Amino acid sequence: MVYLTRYNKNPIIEPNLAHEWEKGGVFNCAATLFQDKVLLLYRAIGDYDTYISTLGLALSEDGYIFERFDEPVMRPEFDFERYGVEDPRITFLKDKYYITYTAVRTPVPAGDVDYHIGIASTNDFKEFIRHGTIINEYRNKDGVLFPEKINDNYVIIHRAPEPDMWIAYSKDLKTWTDHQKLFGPLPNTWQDFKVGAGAPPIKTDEGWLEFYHGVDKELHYSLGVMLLDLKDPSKIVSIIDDPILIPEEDYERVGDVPNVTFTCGVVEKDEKFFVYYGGADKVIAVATIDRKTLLQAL
Ligand code: BMA
Repeated sequence: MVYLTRYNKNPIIEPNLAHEWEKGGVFNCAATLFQDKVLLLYRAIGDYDTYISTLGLALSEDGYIFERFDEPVMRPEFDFERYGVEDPRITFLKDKYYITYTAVRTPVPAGDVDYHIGIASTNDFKEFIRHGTIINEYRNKDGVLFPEKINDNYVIIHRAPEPDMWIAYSKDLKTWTDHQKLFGPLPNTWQDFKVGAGAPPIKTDEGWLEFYHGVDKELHYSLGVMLLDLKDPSKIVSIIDDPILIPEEDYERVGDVPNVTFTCGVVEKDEKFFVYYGGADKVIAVATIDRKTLLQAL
């Protein structure tokens, strides 16, 4: 059985009561290597009444102990994201870092929320350029960009219409076409309600490695992993049937939303994959797996 090993000092980042913007919850985070450090771009909630998310930044030498910045680096700035910038993913593509995130357009506590996949880019994680939202015909989230073009197309995995993961292609990162269903819920399993992309795909000799989340009918969010064909990523070449992490620890079971492990970022370091994830929409944790062990299991 393949299962992630949790860091024994989890959670690694918790709400900071001294900061208005991150006193409520810090959770789903993008992860990348930046200037020889592990960089996390994490979702932060200050006030639960408005439930507007901003994005904070944290840096680490070893991948476990993080120092964070005092102010968020991305706040809602435009109308299309007025009610929050959520669940970021980072992809280094061509010459800069692209952030895909959930741009929330209508108030969250109201219920029927409208959101789309926003794209921003940066070189330094100080200045972020917005590129607007994509695939606007659907309410959409969980967008992950592949780190390179495939057959001369940019490629994204997204999640509309629900409950499936979809793959689509683009020449310019704006117009996305040829949407195909990549993977959907499997009846009577840990992922029988909905599935969504987690971290941006990681290139390996064996295929594109995709860490994703699966949700069951009791709304438990667990993590799974699949391998996509290098030349045709709409083909799943291998998938591990069982979850590689399920909400079991207190910090995953009890928080703002119970029973959630939700990843938006995985970093390859020291022959391991470091899987960063939000626990119960409240804290940030990390779990690892040996690179070889995982690829052999796939
Ligand atoms: C999903 C996303 C995540 C969240 C999860 C559990 O739909 O919105 O941001 O962590 O639900 O609440």
